[in-house]
Amino acid sequence: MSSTVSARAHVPPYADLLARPGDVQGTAWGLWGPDDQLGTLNHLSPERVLEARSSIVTGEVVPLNLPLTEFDPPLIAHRGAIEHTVFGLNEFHRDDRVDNLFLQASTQLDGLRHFGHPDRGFYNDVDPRRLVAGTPDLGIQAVAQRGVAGRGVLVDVDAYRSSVGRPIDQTRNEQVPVSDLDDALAWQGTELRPGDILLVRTGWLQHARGTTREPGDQLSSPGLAQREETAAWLWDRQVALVAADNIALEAWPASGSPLTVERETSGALARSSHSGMLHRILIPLLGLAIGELWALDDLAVACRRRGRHDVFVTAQPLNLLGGVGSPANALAIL
Ligand code: UVW
Repeated sequence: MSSTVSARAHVPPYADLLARPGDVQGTAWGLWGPDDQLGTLNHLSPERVLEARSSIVTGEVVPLNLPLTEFDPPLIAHRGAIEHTVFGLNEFHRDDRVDNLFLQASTQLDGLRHFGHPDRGFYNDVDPRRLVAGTPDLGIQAVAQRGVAGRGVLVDVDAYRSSVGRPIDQTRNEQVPVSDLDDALAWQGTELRPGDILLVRTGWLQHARGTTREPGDQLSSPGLAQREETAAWLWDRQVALVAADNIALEAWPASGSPLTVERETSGALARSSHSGMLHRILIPLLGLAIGELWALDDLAVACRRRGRHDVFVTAQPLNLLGGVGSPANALAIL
């Protein structure tokens, strides 16, 4: 299905998703066709990309990517540091190679392979046995081959919360409710439109970059609240892609989340650090790809200076067949 046709298709409200029958209850499965690989990126129609031109005012370009080597020790223990080798075939030549590249170790896009739901499975009911290297199903190559471009909206929750004397606690997994997103958008004077790329600035990255960490330190970060209303808010506003400047978009760790399903607590599935994550609704049920560790601090400064928080955003993940995630390669044009 072409993106133009998809964007014109009726998008039911979240409440209607909950009323869908049987296996598709609470999901967006099939809305963009049974074999859809893109989920909410289908909102990024050519018409909307054209409309997003009006967000370019000064032509200033702000990259949104951290260095691949930003986190040492790595934020997530199993995602080690890259090993970069530069070599030459002769005195007047250089080539290079990267080993141990964890595609989600720095600024990243998480594709629709990244998470399934413990009860429901993966987006569009794709067989998990197909989610291996070298197969296309839900792979990041689908996003790469489409490309991501559109109207971006920075919602600077950190600045808003500080302005009202309720600064976000950057040292724990503070749950940011959707009311904060609404209030921050109103405070900024920014309208969120269907098909927007939402960039949530919590301020955590700025905090983390100024903090020394030791290997094995328990990480915490504020982020979107692990509540079904967060999923409903993003879906009903037809957000095409949501990215944030923190570890997991949502608050991390997800301890105490009400989204934990019974199988995770009753022993059928061991409780893991992923239990209760909002990821398990957004990615597999709604088809919403997410961005994490996006460098939004310079963008926040530029938006404040310009007095507008809508920008033109592009992101170009690696064209890796069957990739789960990828460096985001994102930038904003103001
Ligand atoms: C976590 O699980 C913390 O995030 P990610 O989406 O990078 O795996």
